[in-house]
Amino acid sequence: MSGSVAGAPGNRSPYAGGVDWRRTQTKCCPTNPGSLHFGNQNSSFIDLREAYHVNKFPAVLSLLLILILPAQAAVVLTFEGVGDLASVLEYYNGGADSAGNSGTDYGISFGPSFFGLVDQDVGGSGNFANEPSASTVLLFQSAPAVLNVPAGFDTGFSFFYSAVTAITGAVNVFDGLNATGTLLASFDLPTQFNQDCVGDPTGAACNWDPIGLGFAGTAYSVDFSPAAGVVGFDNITFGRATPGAPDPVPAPGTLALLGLGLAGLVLRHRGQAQLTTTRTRRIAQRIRLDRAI
Ligand SMILES: [Ca+2]
Ligand SMILES: [Ca+2]
Repeated sequence: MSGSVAGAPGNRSPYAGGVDWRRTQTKCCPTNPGSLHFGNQNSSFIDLREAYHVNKFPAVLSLLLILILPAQAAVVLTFEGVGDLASVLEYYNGGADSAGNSGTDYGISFGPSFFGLVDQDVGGSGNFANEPSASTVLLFQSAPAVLNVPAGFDTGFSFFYSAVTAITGAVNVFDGLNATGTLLASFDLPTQFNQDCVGDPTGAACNWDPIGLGFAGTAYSVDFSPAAGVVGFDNITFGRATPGAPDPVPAPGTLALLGLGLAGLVLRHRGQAQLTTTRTRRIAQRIRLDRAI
C-alpha cells in the first residue's frame, strides 16, 4: 500500500492522497397507592403512603446514585498531553511516552509505531484541522501497529478517524494479545479526510468521522497496521460502540450537592421510620387498652 512512511517520527514524508500529515516544523412517586388506613377513624393509623416511601428508600437511593454518579465508564483516549511526534508507548499504561510525558493509567500499551501529532496551529507538526479533541491526534508510520489491553475490554470499540486512502479492514479487534486469536470486529474506512470542510485555521485533514462496532466476548488487542501512514485517529473509545469525549469529572459543587442530597434523604428516611415505629407502638398500646376495658 502506498502511503506508508519509513523512518522515525519527525521525518517529513509525503502521504498517499497528497497530504503530508506532519508538516515541516515551520509551522416522586409512582401512582399514589392511596390513603388506606389500618384501624378505625378514631384510632391511630399507619398511612401506607408513608410506609411506601420508607420501604422504597433503598430503590430511591439507588436511582439517585445512578442519576448522579458517572456510569461505569468507557475509556476514551484523546492523546492530549502526548508529545508532538513522541511515541505513545506506555503513556496510558502507568509509564510515559518517548518524550517523558505521562497520562492516566488505563492499562493500555501502544506498540512503538504509534506517535502523537499536535496541530501546527498550536505549534505542533500536524497538518490537520477540526480534530474531535484538540489539539493532538494519533498516527503511526508503519506496521505492525498494535495496542494491547491485558485486562481486556468488552461491549464495543470506536473512534474518530480521518482517512486519506480508503482501506478495507483498516482496524481489527482481537480476543488475544498482540493481534492473535479470534477477530471480533473489523473496520473499513473510506476516504473522507477533506470532504466539505476547511481548516481551523489551517490543516488538510479537516474531516473526522465517528465509527464504531459492538461485539461479543472480551477483546485484548487492536491492530491498526493496514492504516499505516494514511489515517489519523482520535478519541479512541474502549467499551462503547459510539466514540465520545471523556466522561466529565463531577465538579466540587456537584459533589457537595450530592452529599447534601444523600444526607437529606438519609435523615428523611430515619424520620419516617421513626414516625412509623412510634405510630405502630401507639396502635399496640391502643389494642392493649381496648382489651383491658
Ligand atoms: Ca489545524
Ligand atoms: Ca485529541
